[in-house]
Amino acid sequence: MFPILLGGDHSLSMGSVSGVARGRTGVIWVDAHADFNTPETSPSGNIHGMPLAVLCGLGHPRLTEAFRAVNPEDVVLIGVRSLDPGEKRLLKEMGVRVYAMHEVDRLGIARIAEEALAYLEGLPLHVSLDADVLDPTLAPGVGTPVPGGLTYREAHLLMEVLAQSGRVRSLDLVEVNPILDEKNRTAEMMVGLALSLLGKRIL
Ligand SMILES: [Mn+2]
Repeated sequence: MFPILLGGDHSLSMGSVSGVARGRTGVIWVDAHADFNTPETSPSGNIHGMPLAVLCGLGHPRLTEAFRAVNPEDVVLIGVRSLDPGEKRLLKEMGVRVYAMHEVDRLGIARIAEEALAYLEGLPLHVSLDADVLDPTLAPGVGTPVPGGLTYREAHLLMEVLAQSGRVRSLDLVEVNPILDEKNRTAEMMVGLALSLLGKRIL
């Protein structure tokens, strides 16, 4: 069984990760944002900016009691380019590994994927894919677009390298908003990425 959770906003991942995690689980959170706010640090108060913090045990007690599911050291964030000040502090304090777009540009996505797999060595993996990690020119159908995102090939290559590890057990596809989309491009992009993560190969 390979659960795929479709959203909707990213707060659904509190439930999906809690549901799939059996013992230690590595979480690869692919997103323009860190989703690492708490009610105290969040400028907007939006709960879809909080799920990764909740999964790491930070946030409203009614959420953390229900959903705390992972060790912060077992989380890798990839593609981040918009962080709130409180999130930056919390990510450092909690020891979350972050590959921002700066690192994607400097190191290349293939190396980052390999490093993430090595860092999470031995753990079953959950991939949480937020459509807003993609560049908005490719994926306009999101609520919080941020310029300077992953290209088509960077996103596919990341999924392909993760697929080749054979360790990915589950996937979230979130933040696709059909009302904001153009001719279903964002949804189709996400379907293609899911296929790559499930092992679709060019050759
Ligand atoms: Mn997100």
